[in-house]
Amino acid sequence: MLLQVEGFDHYGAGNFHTATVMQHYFQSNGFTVPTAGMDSNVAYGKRTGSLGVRLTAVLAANTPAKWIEKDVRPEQYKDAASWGDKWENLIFFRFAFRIALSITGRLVFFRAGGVEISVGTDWNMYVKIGSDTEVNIGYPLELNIWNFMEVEFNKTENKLRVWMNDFTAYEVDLPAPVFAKYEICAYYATGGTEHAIIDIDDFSMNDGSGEINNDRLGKTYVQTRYPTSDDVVQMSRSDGTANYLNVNEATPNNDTNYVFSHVPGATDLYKNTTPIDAIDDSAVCAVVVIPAARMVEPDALSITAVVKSGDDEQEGGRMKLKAASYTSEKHIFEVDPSTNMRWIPSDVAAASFGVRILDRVLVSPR
Ligand SMILES: [Ca+2]
Ligand SMILES: [Ca+2]
Repeated sequence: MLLQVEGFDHYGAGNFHTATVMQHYFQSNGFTVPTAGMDSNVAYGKRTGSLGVRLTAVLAANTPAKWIEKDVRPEQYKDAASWGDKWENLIFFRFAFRIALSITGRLVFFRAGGVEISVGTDWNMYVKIGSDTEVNIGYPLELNIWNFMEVEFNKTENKLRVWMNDFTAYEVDLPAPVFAKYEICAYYATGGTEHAIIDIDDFSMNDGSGEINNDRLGKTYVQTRYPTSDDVVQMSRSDGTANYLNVNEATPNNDTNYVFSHVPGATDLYKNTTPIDAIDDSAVCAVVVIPAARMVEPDALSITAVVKSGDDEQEGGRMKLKAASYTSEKHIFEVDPSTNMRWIPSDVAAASFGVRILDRVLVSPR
């Protein structure tokens, strides 16, 4: 099951590390952000027009610093005490990255479950597990060229595996990892004296559960789409001539313009019929809908994301809204509700997506 998807596009371009709207949405999606050195821009994205994130290490050697950090759990359960333990058996992390400057020490760029992956001045990748001595895995990275890494934590087979650009670069016995958070980072473990710059794009994470997306996925990317027309309009709008025009900005503009309703069940669905840029018909891993919303006052109604394909709809999870500030959350739809199979690109382009007002939850005292 696909647990997290992050293309960095829907926050817009700018600084995450200052008190901006984008920073708020990044944190609302469960991330911890650094106090400096983290920006998004199309110049840092892997594909044309795609926003990537640039991590700039400005700290001295041997000074650990957390950069992009997030809990290892699906976003809809980020506030729950527990969401199950299936991931403990098999979990994959993957992302595209580019090291944009020649480095002067051992630069760490990924940490999870006691495993630390870094690159040295020889441009080889290194892996360190717990307190073990780090190992040169002999896979050379290239300056200024995008690489794609997948890391597999396989508790059933007791293996840690690292793929670089679809090549099995490393395999080793895995001590039982304890996952709480993962970090995509940019800091020197040893010897760094100058700035290090890493660009990140197209992050995703999945476990071994479910019928699809339960194994290694290989090179994948996140294609971000915004509403370009209305399909179903049951909500009021604050402004303008069409509802979609109020909800189609990259960085959400909060109270500037929006759609709203106080009627349970009221649904707004939007379309974007631009063809999906995919290499084959089974290449879509999931459709992800990312609403941003707030309540008018405490104890008001909630919302969920909705996708509609053909005549069939599917709702995401109930969002836990706040009144004073906006909340954002990703709802992942792995299968097309009209076929109960993988999405195909033409059906993604034909689908509509949006939000629905949910009534209060009835709680029965026992
Ligand atoms: Ca992107
Ligand atoms: Ca808006």
